[in-house]
Amino acid sequence: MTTMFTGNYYCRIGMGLVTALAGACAADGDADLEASGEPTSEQSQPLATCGWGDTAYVRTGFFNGGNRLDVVSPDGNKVHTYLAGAPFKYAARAVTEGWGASGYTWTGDFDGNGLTDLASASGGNVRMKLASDTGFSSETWTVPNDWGPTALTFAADFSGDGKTDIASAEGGTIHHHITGSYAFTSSNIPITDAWGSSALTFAADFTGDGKADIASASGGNVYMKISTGPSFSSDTWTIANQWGSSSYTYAADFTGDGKADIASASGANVYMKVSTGTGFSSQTWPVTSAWGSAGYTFVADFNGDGLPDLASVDGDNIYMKLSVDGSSFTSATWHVNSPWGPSALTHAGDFTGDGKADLVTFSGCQVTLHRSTGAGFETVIY
Ligand SMILES: [Ca+2]
Ligand SMILES: [Ca+2]
Ligand SMILES: [Ca+2]
Ligand SMILES: [Ca+2]
Repeated sequence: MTTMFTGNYYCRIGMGLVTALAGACAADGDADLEASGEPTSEQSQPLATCGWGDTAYVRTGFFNGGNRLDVVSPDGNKVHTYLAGAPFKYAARAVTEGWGASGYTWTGDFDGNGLTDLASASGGNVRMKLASDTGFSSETWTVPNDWGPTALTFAADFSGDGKTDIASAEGGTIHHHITGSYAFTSSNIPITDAWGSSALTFAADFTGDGKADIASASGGNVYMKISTGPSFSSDTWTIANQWGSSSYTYAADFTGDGKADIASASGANVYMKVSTGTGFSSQTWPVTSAWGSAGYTFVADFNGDGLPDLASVDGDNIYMKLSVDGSSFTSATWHVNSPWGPSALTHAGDFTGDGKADLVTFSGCQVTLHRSTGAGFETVIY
């Protein structure tokens, strides 16, 4: 991170802020966020201006580096950018207009510089907005105009080189776009035409080799398309046929061994499909049967132990299922006292950079941050 700024600098020390000399915030990757000519405060400091495009395009990512998750809202020839900090900072970043459908708009690090980019496919053109610390550079990368449905199209690092690729499945073919140097190399990979429901199809690294795979579940079978790097091999992994609703089913590494697992919640049970790398072991992790709606239920590491937890918002109650050693959940209710913006403007992630996932919700220019302490939420309204 560069540190060429004017004005005062503020570094986080615990929950407070202290003034510091330029460069003295090196331990905090987001030192630039505190750079300001005006005093900054942890207390209420509403955004003076803001803007939102179609909420279907709102995404989170590390758009200016650092360790705090940011929020963006693409809108024609600009990207409304909300950089996390105390307070959040708003900027309308200019881009070349050109967006595909929201379902074909992804985040990922396509140029490998560590920052989150935006890619939006429209026919044979993938409109790229490549992030730097100060804005986006707009490019168009071309691919053959062959796409499967949005639910079977994924941006993930399938080749394992650290850059995000795109794979779009259509029957017995994966249209594979591996990211090279500011361009995709496209090929059609033949795979077994065996698919479960699109809502139960996930891209994640289920084998633990650093390359994202595709898993598609149907009853007692999970149809696997396992990345080999340049290609995919097909396999079927069997499981216990126990599922919650697809809208409460998540792929993440719940056990912390580097292999993605599948968790499907139904009332007081979370049905776990725990990856062994070559199959799934079926387990049931009991929880309290307290859930908010699916659109306000999030998977992230809220208690900072490195393992994903579940948080389900129901008004002032947030029903937490917190990881315990990667082998069970403990249930708790964390309380807040604040209204919620729409689910499309409500996100979970580490917006404070302390390793614990927070919740943020926007209502127009008001930002409400529910900051995790690891044992509860503290609310700050900007
Ligand atoms: Ca893999
Ligand atoms: Ca795992
Ligand atoms: Ca956790
Ligand atoms: Ca945090």
